[in-house]
Amino acid sequence: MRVLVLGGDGFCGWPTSLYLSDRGHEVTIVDNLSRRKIDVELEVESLTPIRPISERLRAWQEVSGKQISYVNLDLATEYDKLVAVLLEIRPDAIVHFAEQRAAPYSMRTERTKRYTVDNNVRGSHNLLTALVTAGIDASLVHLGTMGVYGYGWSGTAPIPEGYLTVKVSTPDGELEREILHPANPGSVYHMTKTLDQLMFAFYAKNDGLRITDLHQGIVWGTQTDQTVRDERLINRFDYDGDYGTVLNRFLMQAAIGHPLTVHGTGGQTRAFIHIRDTVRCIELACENPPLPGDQVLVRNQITEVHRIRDLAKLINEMTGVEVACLPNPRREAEENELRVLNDQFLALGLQPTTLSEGLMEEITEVAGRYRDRVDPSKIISRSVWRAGMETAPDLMTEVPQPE
Ligand code: NAD
Ligand code: USQ
Repeated sequence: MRVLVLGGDGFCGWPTSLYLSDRGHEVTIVDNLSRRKIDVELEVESLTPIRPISERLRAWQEVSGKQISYVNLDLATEYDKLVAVLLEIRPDAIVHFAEQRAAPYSMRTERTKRYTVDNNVRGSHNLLTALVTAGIDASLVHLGTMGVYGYGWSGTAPIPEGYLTVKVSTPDGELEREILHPANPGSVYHMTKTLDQLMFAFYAKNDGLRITDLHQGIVWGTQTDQTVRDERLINRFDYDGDYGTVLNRFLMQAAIGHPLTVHGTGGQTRAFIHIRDTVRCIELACENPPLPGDQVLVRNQITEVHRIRDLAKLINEMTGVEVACLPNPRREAEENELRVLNDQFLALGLQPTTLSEGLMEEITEVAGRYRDRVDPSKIISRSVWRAGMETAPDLMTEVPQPE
């Protein structure tokens, strides 16, 4: 397949691009490098020393003999260039990762709220209308999020893959309908993903676009079979209070002996997936697209569900690092149940990497190896959901040297 990977320089996009290239697909990355610029703005760097995109691509060619092309393009603002790229490459599949993806960053200021909406909603809509204009019948695979369903609304009822069957009373009896699962976003970022869903539904219905929306859980881990082949291929690892996601943050904290930063009671329950499974799921989704005229195909891209305090306890038992329950900077349910159906990917052959397999390796091989790159003043999450909410002070001023 000729595959366009939008956002292919990012945490999920880079290992996906390498995986697809390794599997013999012809890959072109499109990315405006906005994520690297946000690191500069936040004065923080990936825990792992990621290389510039051109060096990454050169290294991949040296290691694998395969070429990945790269186009610097802003999906949200460079519409004509996007149409030209689609017409030139005529991709069979497009993987769309290119959005501002951090919930805390999206809630940080008025400017970052507006940027997140402008970037994500305009980017996705530009892509949809460009596909129609260019007359390209590519299968579009978008990275959505479990957060579109929200937490707690359905109690212990399993969250279905995208659609809910409902019964509506009418004067003529009961009507059964399948509807998009009600959207219940918990941040401006998650809200943009629920808006994406409506745009996808419209373009699938009106223009027959073939769209898969992957409702992915929190991704953990760093490396894949491809990124370990050369240090210049290393994947990014975000640990800061805005972009770092919970499990990778705990792994980094365990590696330096920083108390594990549980927000509130840690009763929040979330879905998880390892980065190795992410890349496999993307290939499966590209290979199994919907047909023209089909409704958007929604697949839940998750492998495990865990409560945050249980994760902290597990890492505490493995490493002895203490758990700190901190004021929660977010407005979210303190405790929630979560059950999620993920039958589709399992039926397509996904063999999940479980938490028990990779945790210790991740602490020593990645987080431990680059511990000197941690800036402890960036660890505590300080982007609050409403002005005036309390946040914790720094819990560490210097990273201790290993004994
Ligand atoms: P990331 O920020 O590391 O990567 C996103 C990439 O897209 C970056 O390289 C960025 O420069 C690029 N980008 C952003 N806006 C762009 C634009 N307008 N034009 C061109 N390029 C643009 O994020 P990630 O963790 O790799 O996430 C990728 C996708 O997967 C996101 O859409 C995210 O919502 C989704 N997702 C991520 C996770 C996770 O835990 N990381 C979980 C569920 C879903
Ligand atoms: N949390 C802590 N301590 C921390 C960091 C987070 O207790 O140090 C808590 C948060 O309060 C929250 C939960 O852990 O309750 C998850 O937070 P997160 O930052 O790991 O994940 P989230 O904000 O939901 O966002 C991440 C990605 C996003 C993706 C989403 C998938 O950044 O792109 O869409 O995971 S999901 O959560 O399944 O919707």
